[in-house]
Amino acid sequence: MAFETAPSAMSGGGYFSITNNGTTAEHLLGVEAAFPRVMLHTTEMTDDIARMSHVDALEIPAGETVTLAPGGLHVMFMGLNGDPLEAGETFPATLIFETAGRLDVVFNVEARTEGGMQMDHSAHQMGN
Ligand SMILES: [Cu+2]
Repeated sequence: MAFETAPSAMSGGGYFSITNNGTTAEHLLGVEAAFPRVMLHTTEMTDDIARMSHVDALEIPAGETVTLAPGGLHVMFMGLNGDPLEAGETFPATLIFETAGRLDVVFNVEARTEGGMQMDHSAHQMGN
């Protein structure tokens, strides 16, 4: 799923869980979607400031589940300029795995809830 974004937001976060039922480690190499830029990010807290950094590949150990969630790992959909994600919308994306190949998925855009840990992606700046 992804959270709705404000009309002015330049990017939005996407979250999901991946379970590796295989006997060898799998790697998520990237995500494709109809946005100018899609990246895998992780979030690290340093002195109460959340910093996001790019992740080249996400390892899913054999038999384990990796969860992307607010405040941690996420997919960043960038370049939303003028076309915000609205609650209730869905959009297709493709997860690209090292071994399993391409997996088509659908993200559901959900309303942001009060409370809980939220990350303000609107201030997120990435260089090229
Ligand atoms: Cu991010």
